[in-house]
Amino acid sequence: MRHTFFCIDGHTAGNPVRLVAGGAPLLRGASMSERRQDFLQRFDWIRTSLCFEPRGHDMMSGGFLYPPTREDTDIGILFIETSGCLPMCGHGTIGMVTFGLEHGLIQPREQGKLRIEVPAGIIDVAYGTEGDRVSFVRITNVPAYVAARGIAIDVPDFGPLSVDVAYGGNYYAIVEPQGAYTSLDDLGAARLIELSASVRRLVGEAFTPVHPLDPTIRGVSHVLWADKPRGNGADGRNAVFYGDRAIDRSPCGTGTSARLAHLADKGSLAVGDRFVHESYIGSRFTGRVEAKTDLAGEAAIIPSIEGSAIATGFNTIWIDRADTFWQGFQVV
Ligand code: PYC
Repeated sequence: MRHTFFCIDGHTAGNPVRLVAGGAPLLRGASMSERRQDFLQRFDWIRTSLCFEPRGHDMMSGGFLYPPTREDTDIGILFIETSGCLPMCGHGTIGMVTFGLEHGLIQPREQGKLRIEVPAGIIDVAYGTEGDRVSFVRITNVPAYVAARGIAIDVPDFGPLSVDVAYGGNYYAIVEPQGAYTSLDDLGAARLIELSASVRRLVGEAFTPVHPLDPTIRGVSHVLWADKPRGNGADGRNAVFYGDRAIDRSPCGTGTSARLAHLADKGSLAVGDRFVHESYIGSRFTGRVEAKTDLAGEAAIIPSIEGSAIATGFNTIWIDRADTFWQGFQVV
């Protein structure tokens, strides 16, 4: 039996985005959060087949577009990635909105604006066009907040670290330069991957954040290593670890949102401040603290992130059950 998926592949600031434009399964659920649970229970093989090797790779990320469940939204997005179905993905949204608009899959009710349902909640999107192309996408994200401060961990073969946990659509362990962590360049990508797995495990043993409004969103899934900027006009740089072996090639939309909440919590950013965030490879998103808000009693902010994406081609992928590796595999 062969399943066919029509995809538009591309990248946002260097990180892959696979928009599955044809072949999405019908999902049950009254919200994208419920549809996410349904997908995970009944269709997770589609995610592993499309994201893992041999059809994907450690960084593979993307999603499906669904009809909205509400009258006040334009479309729903379900994210797929090597680590699971994320509640929210910033680089993925920028890519899927760009490819969806450029190929007529998304029809906005109002030009230049979209209201989108994601499993983490509702996001507002503004976008610009130049001819047939989408030139930028700006996401006003779900509320972001700091869930824990100063978690002390001792990383084997490295040393002690004090780590904060912040939410920007996923929960991030945020590591600022301290002790043995001097800078991203001193560590390098292979060492960052090795250390991140330990940091995530140790933080997970100490603390399990649970979203105040949606208990299906829980646990630290990503590690954000913060650093000084490299290029002119940037305010910070980071490397975000996700899945089992991935460093985000983009500055990470939900990571940037979490970092904005983190810096606002420290008093380093105020409402209206911009924060140009560089990725490990030097690509950029512009973040902004849009407003202060309250998330079920937690002091929070509304972050926005802006970036752009580019499609690299159409990709018709078969998942053939006669293939030993039809569900994909990882080499970890
Ligand atoms: O951009 O939010 C993001 C993201 C999450 C994981 C990789 N990228």
